[in-house]
Amino acid sequence: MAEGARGAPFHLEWIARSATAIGHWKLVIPGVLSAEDWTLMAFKAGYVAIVGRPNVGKSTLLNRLLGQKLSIVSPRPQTTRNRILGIKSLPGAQIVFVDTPGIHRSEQRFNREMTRAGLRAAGDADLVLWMVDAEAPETPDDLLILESLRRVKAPCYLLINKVDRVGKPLVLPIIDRFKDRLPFREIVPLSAASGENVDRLEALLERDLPEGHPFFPEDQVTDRPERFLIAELIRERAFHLLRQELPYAVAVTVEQVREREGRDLVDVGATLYVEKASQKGIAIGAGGQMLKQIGQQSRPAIEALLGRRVNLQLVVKVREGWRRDEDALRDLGYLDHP
Ligand SMILES: Nc1nc2c(ncn2[C@@H]2O[C@H](COP(=O)(O)OP(=O)(O)OP(=O)(O)O)[C@@H](O)[C@H]2O)c(=O)[nH]1
Ligand SMILES: [Mg+2]
Repeated sequence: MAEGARGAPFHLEWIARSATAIGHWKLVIPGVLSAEDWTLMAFKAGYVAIVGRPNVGKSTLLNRLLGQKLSIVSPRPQTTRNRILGIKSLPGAQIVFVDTPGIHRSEQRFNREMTRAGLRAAGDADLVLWMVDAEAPETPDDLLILESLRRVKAPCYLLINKVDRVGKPLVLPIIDRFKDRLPFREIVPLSAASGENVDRLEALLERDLPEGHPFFPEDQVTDRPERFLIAELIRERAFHLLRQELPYAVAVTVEQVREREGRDLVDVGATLYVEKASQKGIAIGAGGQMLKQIGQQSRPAIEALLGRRVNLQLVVKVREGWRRDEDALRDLGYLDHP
């Protein structure tokens, strides 16, 4: 008789590995059970797109679900500019979350590109989470999202975020307002910031995902390379520190990530691009103060990501009108959405 059948604990990883051998069936064990209690369930795997207007809290939710900072967050709208995968591997499922740029109407080429990325992610997903902000009034952008989601075949949940900011009685009228607009599979009020109800959301998703093999190795967390994540951490600080329109004119690329031989130190070289010569001085600041602050504030997060001490070299360059320039958008990684 196998040890497990006598009630001794099985090692969960071992179970998962053995189970992979029988197709996409996996043994799902809530805690440690004896062999008689095993339940054979289908392994679930799928893409879950998080879409919504800018600033509703999509990236905050992605980070909360993953338990780590993958996607940058700021109090300003249009922070996220790329589609970013956050891969969550559970004993019985792999949920591939897709964080997306906020969907909004705009005449600008760059903004339209971001909105397109959000809508495309919804079209490609197995399940769509439409996130709204409990505090924000409706705008015509909600109609744009609604019209697009009506054409999406995948089931859709409505997430009402930031419930920590409004009392429960105020959530009910929001549910009433939205509930008949789409045949929502679920309506989940939650707080991405505090984590309230996020576990419940995850359980519902696991229930509703299709059966299938995992898409990524169990230990992979994102599809984005390390250099992208570093560039984003620098851009996040620039977003927080720069004023007015300047955050939107900034793009960051990382040219160098090199370990110093024999030392616990990594040299990181990055460029902060602005759109006009007049913006360069502001991004550098008097006596280099602004650039220094951006570097100082982003370094701890980069060190946490790399698990090493970091020597960060930042320079500022002008890429004239990059937001309107197809080649520049491609070079800066903004036209790489599959
Ligand atoms: N109080 C509260 N604030 C939240 C919550 N979720 C997000 N926020 C805040 O809302 C702001 C926007 O959050 P993001 O996660 O960047 O929003 P987003 O939807 O990804 O925004 P874009 O990338 O611009 O589309 C930040 O200041 C967050 O701290 C929440 O549940 N409660
Ligand atoms: Mg975001």
